Amino acid sequence: MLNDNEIKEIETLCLENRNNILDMVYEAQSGHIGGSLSACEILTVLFHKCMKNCPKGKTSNEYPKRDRFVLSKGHVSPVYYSILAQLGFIDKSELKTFRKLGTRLQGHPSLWCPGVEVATGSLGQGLSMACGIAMSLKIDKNPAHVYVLLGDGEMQEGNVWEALMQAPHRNLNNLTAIIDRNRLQIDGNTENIKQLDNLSEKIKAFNWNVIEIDGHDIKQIYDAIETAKQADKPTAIIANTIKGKGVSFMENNAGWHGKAPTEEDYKKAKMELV
Ligand SMILES: Cc1ncc(C[n+]2csc(CCOP(=O)(O)OP(=O)(O)O)c2C)c(N)n1
Repeated sequence: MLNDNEIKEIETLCLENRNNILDMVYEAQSGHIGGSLSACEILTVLFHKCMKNCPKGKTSNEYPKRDRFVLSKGHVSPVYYSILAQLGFIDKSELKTFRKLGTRLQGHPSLWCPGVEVATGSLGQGLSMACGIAMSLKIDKNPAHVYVLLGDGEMQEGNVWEALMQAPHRNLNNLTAIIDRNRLQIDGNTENIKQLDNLSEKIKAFNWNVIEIDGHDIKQIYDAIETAKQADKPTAIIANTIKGKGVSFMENNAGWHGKAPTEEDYKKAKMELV
């Protein structure tokens, strides 16, 4: 269980991440703000409190027991890079190079960036990759856990449902999928584009352990991830979130999926992120 100080610490890190997301996308004049902001608490808790990360100074090959993470909704790289900078995988000054020519911080995560396990961005593939990684860890009797973050719009990809069948079939209780259920995709509301509800029942029917939470509640996120570590099945955490969370005029607004802020938008947003 997280104590009050730890919750405060995560809140401070989340505020820094929200500011970094804004700065990066404004500086590059390109990138995905809405889905980065919705996933902010989920990934900050996961990386700072739940995952066994590769220790500083070691390469991933030197630390096979590290937990693995797959950012299946790879377009939200700004929040990922900001956390990798907080953890020391990259220098904070490098965040300024996001989406610039020759950078290691590409619009979608690539293996050039330290800490990134797999290149992602083509939606629908991450859960299958995570299943493959989880299967190979089991074969090696490696106790590491695999985490994957999916978007809810991404759940419309057929490949996701093949992987949903595969994970329980292979008893992958070392796999946790987190679904950022912000209810928006590029073109609007997920329920208007291709209905997903009742998502929890659907995934349960595939024989997963399913936990539904408020994806901005730090305590609930932590408890769900820790519970999943003990499960005898793969776990899906459905995290109900708000796209654009933290910036009032971006919240629940599909228009902020992948748009760069103007100078005026940027200044207004920054005033809220204090
Ligand atoms: C296979 C594929 N098709 C289309 C895209 C373009 N694309 C990027 S983000 C996105 C919408 C994703 O919506 P969702 O999964 O709900 O993400 P979030 O709202 O959390 O940002 C699309 C269609 C892509 N990256 N990959």
